[in-house]
Formats: sequence, structure tokens, C-alpha cells
Amino acid sequence: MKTKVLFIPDTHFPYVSKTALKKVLKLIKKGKFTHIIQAGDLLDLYSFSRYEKDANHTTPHEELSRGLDMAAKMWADIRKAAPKANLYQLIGNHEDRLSKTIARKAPELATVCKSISDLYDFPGVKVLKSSKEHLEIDGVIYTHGHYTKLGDHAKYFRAPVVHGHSHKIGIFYERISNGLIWEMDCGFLADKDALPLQYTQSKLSKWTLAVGIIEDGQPRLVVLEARS
Ligand SMILES: [Mn+2]
Repeated sequence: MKTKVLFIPDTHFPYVSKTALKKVLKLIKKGKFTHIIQAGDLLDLYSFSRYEKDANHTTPHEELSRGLDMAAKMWADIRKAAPKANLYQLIGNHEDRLSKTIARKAPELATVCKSISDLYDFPGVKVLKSSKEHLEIDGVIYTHGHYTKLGDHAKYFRAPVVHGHSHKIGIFYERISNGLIWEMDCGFLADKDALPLQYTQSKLSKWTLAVGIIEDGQPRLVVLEARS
């Protein structure tokens, strides 16, 4: 069977870009995808960040429950739009914020706290266990990503790789002795004006709303920003 994969990058719920997410759902309705993967950084978890933050922006409970509700709604909508597709949830570095908070502040509680993958138990969606795991479909590796330089994941795996994480877009190709490897960085799907996404300006300026499509082993980016 031929595969057609949709890769949805970092959504950072509840700080998702609602207009971009709507475009993704439209794409899914007519796209006949066999596999749909969310890259991780599904939730932002700003309240659990170890970086400087505004403690009054939201409460940990409110942010987590709103984020999970919105994420559950996205997956329910996706299931309705593509009932036959295989659905996967990857785990990103923002998800690690929960276990890292426990490890830092109360490591003795780690064994009694729910694992991240239990929290992300959406109906009909297979979830990976940690940000260290990746998915492989037809020889292509799908991962949240951790390197910042385009091409470094493909060089590490010596295989085609699709990822999110950097919030930038790009496709890298390299010829190696026994063929061609490539890497696709799929951008992000969050609202960069939301306070928790306010990183340094030099980073923000390169962030791009997009998704990745992998059809017959070939990568393609779909940019979701309005044309200016
Ligand atoms: Mn991210």
C-alpha cells in the first residue's frame, strides 16, 4: 500500500494558531492521508518551564486542562475527517517539562506520578513513550527533533528524517554512498504573539506556520501563512 503521511509540527496548546489549525483540518478532509503524526510540543506547559516566566499569566491547572481539552478536540476532529488514517502522537521537549519538574523538585515522587504518555492517551491515537523515541514508516524517521541545524538529524540517523522543534522550515538533501538522504523541518503551528511563545526576536523572525507531507517517500512543505 502506498503511504501518504501528514506531519503536524509543534502546536503548543493552548497557544495554537487557530487559523492555521483550521487550514490543517481542511487539508486532512481532502488529503486522503494514510498516516497523521503530531510532532510533540503538543502542549506548551509554560507554567512548568524552568525559564523566567510571568507567574500570573495562567495557573498550571488551567493551562494544562485547557491545553489537553484543545488537543483532544484536535484529535477528535482529525479522526472524524480521516477515519481510516493511522494516528500517532510523538513526545517533544515541552512535554518533558512535567517529568523534569518532578525530577528537579520532588524526584522521590517520580515513580508514583503518571507517565506523560498516560496523559496523552487520546482515543484512536498511538502515543510514543518519550521524546527519545521515534517512529519509522517506510524507511522514513519521524521524530520531534532536538538539533537546531537543518541536516543534522539526517546525518545522525543516516536516513530520511521528518521533524519539528526548531519552528523553522526547510528541506535538506545529501547524496551518500548508497543513495540520497533528506531531512524536512516542518515549522510550527502556534501563535507567536502569545506570551509563552515570546522568545528572542532573532528566533521569532524565522518561525513559519506550516505542515509537512510525505508522499511516496518524497517530502513537501505546505506553508499556512496568509500571503502578504
Ligand atoms: Mn516547539
